[in-house]
Amino acid sequence: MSEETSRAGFVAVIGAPNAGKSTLVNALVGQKVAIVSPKAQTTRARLMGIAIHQQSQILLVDTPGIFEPKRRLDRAMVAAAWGGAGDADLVLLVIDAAAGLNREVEKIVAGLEERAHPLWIALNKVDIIKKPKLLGLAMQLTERLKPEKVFMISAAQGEGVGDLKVDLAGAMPEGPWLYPEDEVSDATDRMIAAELTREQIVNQLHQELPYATVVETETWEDREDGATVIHQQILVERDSQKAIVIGKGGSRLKTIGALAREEIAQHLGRKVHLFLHVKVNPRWDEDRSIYREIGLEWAD
Ligand SMILES: Nc1nc2c(ncn2[C@@H]2O[C@H](COP(=O)(O)OP(=O)(O)OP(=O)(O)O)[C@@H](O)[C@H]2O)c(=O)[nH]1
Ligand SMILES: [Mg+2]
Repeated sequence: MSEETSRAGFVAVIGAPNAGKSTLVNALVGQKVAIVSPKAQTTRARLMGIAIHQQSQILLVDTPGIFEPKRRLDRAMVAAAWGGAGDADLVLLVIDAAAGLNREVEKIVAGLEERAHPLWIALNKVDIIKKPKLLGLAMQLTERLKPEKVFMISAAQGEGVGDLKVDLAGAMPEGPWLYPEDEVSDATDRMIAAELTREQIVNQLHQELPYATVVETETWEDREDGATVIHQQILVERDSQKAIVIGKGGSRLKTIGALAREEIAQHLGRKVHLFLHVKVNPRWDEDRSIYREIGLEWAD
């Protein structure tokens, strides 16, 4: 890689909850760095995924979905998302094409109109939408937001992702790479492991429970025999939630633990022993140290 032609820059990936931002970041990086679920508000804090194409390093800032904040945690998440957009070389707005230009997206569009950024749009989930609707949406957005480019992609199936990556690579400012070439994320293994457990909680449980949950790392030991021993604590807000997470005779916690352990082992490339403990803390979402741990700024 010669110094003159190398490029590196930041791309803020923003959009409504569930648009497919994290799925797209994983697809562009070429491996899983961000957790994904069919439920809204899965991503809580900014996380950077690093994609490489030829001489370009593309630093993709995955952000929480932007929505109407109600609680303190909501406000911190939405602030993190807009903060990600503020520092970027380029803003990539991901829209669930099947959901279209709904109220949530309208709000983001209004917010973007106030920010002067090079803006690209990715209309996602084209695998589940009919062509005419897609073209109508693309025209409407082009008129409203005057983006530099509009892409039609399926982040889940990979359609259009390669072309988007090539164009992003070309749009990065010239300059030296900002991260080592083998790095795929700015998150530590501990953070990723905690997120992988939370992903299983979100996917295995229903209603408000996933939202009321935080996963903390208690201890982490890389043993000489090649195994890693991890103790994580799952914080919930009420006793009734604790009972749901644990399940009958501990069955649900066992399933969550087994699936998370597999994912964490795959990420680390090591054998993993995972121990999960559930604890009730009615006001964890008012605890500053927990925000710090999950990578969010305290929102007043
Ligand atoms: N059919 C289809 N589903 C997709 C596509 N991309 C993502 N999804 C699904 O959409 C859901 C949400 O995906 P995420 O990547 O978690 O969405 P997100 O925008 O990061 O969501 P938040 O973190 O909650 O803001 C998941 O069930 C994905 O599998 C796609 O191209 N086609
Ligand atoms: Mg996400």
